[in-house]
Amino acid sequence: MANKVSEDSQDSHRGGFGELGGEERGLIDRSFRERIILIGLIYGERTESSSLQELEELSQLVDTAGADVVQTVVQRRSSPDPATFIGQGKAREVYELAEALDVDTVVFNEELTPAQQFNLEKIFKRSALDRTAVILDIFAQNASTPEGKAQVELAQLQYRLPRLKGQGGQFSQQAGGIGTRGPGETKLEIDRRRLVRRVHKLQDQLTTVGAHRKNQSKRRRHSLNQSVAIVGYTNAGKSTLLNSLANAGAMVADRLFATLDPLTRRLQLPGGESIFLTDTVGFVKKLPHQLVEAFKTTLDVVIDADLLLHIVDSGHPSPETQINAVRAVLSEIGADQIPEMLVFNKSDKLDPSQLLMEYPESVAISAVTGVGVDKLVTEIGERLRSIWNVVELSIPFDKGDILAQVHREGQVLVEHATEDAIVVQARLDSSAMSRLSSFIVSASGSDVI
Ligand SMILES: Nc1nc2c(ncn2[C@@H]2O[C@H](COP(=O)(O)OP(=O)(O)OP(=O)(O)O)[C@@H](O)[C@H]2O)c(=O)[nH]1
Ligand SMILES: [Mg+2]
Repeated sequence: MANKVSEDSQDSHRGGFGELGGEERGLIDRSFRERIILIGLIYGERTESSSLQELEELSQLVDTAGADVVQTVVQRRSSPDPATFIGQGKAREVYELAEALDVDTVVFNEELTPAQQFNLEKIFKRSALDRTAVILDIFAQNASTPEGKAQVELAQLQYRLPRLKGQGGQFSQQAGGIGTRGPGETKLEIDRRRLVRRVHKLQDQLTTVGAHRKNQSKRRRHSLNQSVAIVGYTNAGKSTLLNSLANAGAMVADRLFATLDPLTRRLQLPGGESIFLTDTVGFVKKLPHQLVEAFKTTLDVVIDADLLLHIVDSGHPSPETQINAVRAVLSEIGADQIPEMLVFNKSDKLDPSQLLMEYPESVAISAVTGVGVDKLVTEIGERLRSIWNVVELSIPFDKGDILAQVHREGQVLVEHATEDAIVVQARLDSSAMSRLSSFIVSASGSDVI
């Protein structure tokens, strides 16, 4: 935050944590919270209500980042102004307002181009930030593991690099507030070439972590347990569910992006099978693409899953918007083909029967009270069984390519040689089953391993 230590000087009061001393990142002293004006632009096909909902969410994001929204300005235009986003005249009005309300920073609900940011900061005489900077800032405050920190730093650098051209970001670079914190404490004055080198180094580090994770995931596959990933909008209750199902001790908090690192636990289903259940980072509308890119290693857990448990907060005013936002990110990371089971959580807060009707095959639970959780677990087993069929194949010795295909497309459970063939028990999905049908000798349809 740009902590307020002086009433009269605009630039000199932009102290960072260092200047105030003693504050830990992520623990914002409320008496020094940055004062913010939020700006929302309604243009094109955007409706007023969806724009206002987005602004409400942005205000929550700003609050989570540790700042206070003191005024919200909504502007209507046919399209954003290429130079100043809201137009010169409106920008000057916002400057006057910021002066009158003693505001530190102006936050926009859209990604600003580096040029727009530069021009606006010149008019405002204070930082102009966008939604992406706010989300990156929250991630920066919440990152705790080396991997999480590296991912967030990479995303921040990717975001800041194009903004280093000219003098763009002149205020936010000096401030200690939103948009300036990062696990790497990389000062933006450092020249661009060094930042690019740092980006490459982080990418290398993360590739190594990614390779390690892939190995782990291969080992898990080899262990024959199926993998289920818990995904969903931030604050939907994903970590609470993992805790309630697997006693995981995952951090639960009524704030956005509490979880950044995936956490996997083994869970025994009523049918006897074991699965791996993984809690993952929450998604949000317009999740910055730099974060999606940087969090690839984390999101591999989602891509490799056999089933996605998509957790939805039933108490949210517009669950549908959240569902669509999550599905958009899933499709961005290439996970939209993975079977998804919608789980309406927080049923203790709001009766989800309407949602259950709107979304057939969904289930309702309360991760806190435990209502519906047993049914959910049974349903997970059934869904997994409907995706994967356990079959027995008999493959002649001279059909090595078919054996390789079974290994590639399915999960081999047992393999042994008889006098005239290799007999394999494997899990196959229905399309692999039809491709290999001539070698299948029996199909139980249920997983007994
Ligand atoms: N009333 C109610 N609150 C719940 C329920 N499940 C979770 N919560 C609350 O919702 C808030 C967020 O829960 P988390 O489990 O941290 O949510 P998350 O989806 O892991 O959030 P991120 O990791 O931040 O993306 C916490 O305050 C939980 O106590 C529920 O079934 N009912
Ligand atoms: Mg969580």
